[in-house]
Amino acid sequence: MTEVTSSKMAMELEDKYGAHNYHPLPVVLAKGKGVFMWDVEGKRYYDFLSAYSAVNQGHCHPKITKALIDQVQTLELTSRAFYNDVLGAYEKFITEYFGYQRLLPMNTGAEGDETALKLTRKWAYKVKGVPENQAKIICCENNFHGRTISVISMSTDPQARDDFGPFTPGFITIPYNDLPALEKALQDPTVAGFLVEPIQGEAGVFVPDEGYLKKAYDLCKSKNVLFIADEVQTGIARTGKLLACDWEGFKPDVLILGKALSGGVYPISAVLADDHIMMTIHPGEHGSTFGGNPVAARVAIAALEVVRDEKLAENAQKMGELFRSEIRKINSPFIELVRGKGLLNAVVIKPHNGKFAWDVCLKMRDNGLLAKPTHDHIIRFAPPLVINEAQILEAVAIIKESIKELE
Ligand code: IF1
Repeated sequence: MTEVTSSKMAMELEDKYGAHNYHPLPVVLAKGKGVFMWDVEGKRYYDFLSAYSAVNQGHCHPKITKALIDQVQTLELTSRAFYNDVLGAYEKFITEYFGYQRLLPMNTGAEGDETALKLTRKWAYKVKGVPENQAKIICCENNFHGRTISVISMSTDPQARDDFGPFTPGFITIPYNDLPALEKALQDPTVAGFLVEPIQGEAGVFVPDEGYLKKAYDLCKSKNVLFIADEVQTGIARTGKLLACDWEGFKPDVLILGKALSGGVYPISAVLADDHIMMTIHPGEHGSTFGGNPVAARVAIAALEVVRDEKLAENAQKMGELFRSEIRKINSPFIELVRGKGLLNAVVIKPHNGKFAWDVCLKMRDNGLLAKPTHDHIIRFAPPLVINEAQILEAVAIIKESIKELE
């Protein structure tokens, strides 16, 4: 293997041999621990992206990495052609943890969403009685659910969609945070489900009005339509509750989890539902080579135990309040507003002096904090949930100093 001896060299290799489907911030990371990452040259950074909320438990959490290593040295993969001795215990653990009857294990978030769509369609035909091939699923403008063809068929973002058609039919798109639009769309008797992010992540951490989700859920119930929550990004303590839907005290019919379900060490996603939905899928109708493998099962149990044992939801709530109140104290022409819930936050940047969110991120990098802009004018701030008060204050000082240097 080519030995990478500098950040410059690593970037050149990616540039020369990799597909150009990303435009990363120029920093090459070589090590992570807790809320920190280090680059090839040994410079330390606060991680304020957490791999898009996958690393909620902090980098290289000893309990999670131990689970991975122990299991991978014992039994790595059997496929679902046979039983393995960890999956059942994992299914029991996760269903009790989130309060559902059954788990369907997958790998990536997009696969979780695809699985939820298939499950919802199956339920529509087998239980609700929608005529063959007519089931519809309502989705929201500016959604992000992943990159597969069916998932981008729901997208309204030209970057995600353009030149990737033809698209999968059967979706109805309505504005987010708009109950009258949902009520209207629900009048179609072929509607099977409503798929929604409790907070829209990619859209720029767009938090809906208080009560929107619960009222949307009630509307769905009144029309015998499944409420499908994509909590791939908002789930697992990120917003200050175990699930973002917990803020409004209801349980989605179908719950999709990913990212932090492994604490970032392994791609693990999950679809959870009760019997009357999940049991519409029979052997041979859906699956995955890797889904539910022993390593994933062991890792997910450890990752969820860490969230519970270290009270990460409570910490996310407290640290999120602190972060937003400290950011609001910064008086700068760059800062338009800060919004978010728990430790899923965004600062809306007003361009100033010809400098944009990207320039702010570069400056923060120079000063030892990593975050990523979305849509030119928004920066997401989402550190691992293990962050403490002193670290939040130091991070805010870095953010403030970076902005002041650009003013
Ligand atoms: C990328 C954003 C975050 C997600 C929700 C499903 C998935 C995602 C709510 C798919 C994935 C990612 C993927 C990542 C960027 C990222 C992202 F900026 F695009 F919006 F997190 F904020 N549902 N989100 O947010 O999960 O298949 O990737 O495991 O580079 O595409 P996946």
